[in-house]
Amino acid sequence: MTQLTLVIGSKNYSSWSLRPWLVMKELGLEFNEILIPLYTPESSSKIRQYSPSGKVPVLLHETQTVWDSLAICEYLAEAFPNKHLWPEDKAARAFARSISAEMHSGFANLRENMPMNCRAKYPGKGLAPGVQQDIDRITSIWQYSRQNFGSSGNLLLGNFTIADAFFAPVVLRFVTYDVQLDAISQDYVKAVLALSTMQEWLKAAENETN
Ligand SMILES: N[C@@H](CCC(=O)N[C@@H](CS)C(=O)NCC(=O)O)C(=O)O
Repeated sequence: MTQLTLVIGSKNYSSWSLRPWLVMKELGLEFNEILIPLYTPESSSKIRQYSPSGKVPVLLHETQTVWDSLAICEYLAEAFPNKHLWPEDKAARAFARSISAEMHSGFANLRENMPMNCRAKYPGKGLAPGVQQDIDRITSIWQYSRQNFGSSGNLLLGNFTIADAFFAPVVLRFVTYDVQLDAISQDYVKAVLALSTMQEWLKAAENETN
């Protein structure tokens, strides 16, 4: 495949950027990374140089511009069909797409009150009304995934899929806010954190200055 460029925001804060970045790293792809620091006076104009929506992440490939984390991951799944970024089994694939879409469009209380901040530790903070409900729904998704679809590995659908990329920012939020979890969810958090790609992201976030 010809040269790919992924435009992302600060690794410490950009939960949406983490998703396609993780997928591309797990695919073992070589790609250019353009990182635009978020929350600076120039962030918005810099992002608009690449992104029609004014948001990151954005994937640039040949003459194609693809924006929005879900569209980018779908583009990658189509470009690399042999990598099975969605599960091969039809029922598992439908389930993986459903939970990824639910993550993509929902959980507003969690997003608002527990923003991603990889470097920070805020134990017990952020439990505003509605947040525990979001946490409970997420952990019930994780439990169901692990118990019904996860036997081939230690991730949601067993091996790494786009669904894990979609929940990876939540894993980091749960660590930052020290969210209390059941045993299955704790194991899932450990499995995601054990990915060398996640460690690479966290190390880079640690070294950012904004
Ligand atoms: N639904 C979009 C959301 C992207 C998004 O909100 N990105 C944030 C950074 S994490 C952004 O670009 N913020 C910059 C701004 O709003 O000026 C996606 O999935 O990619």
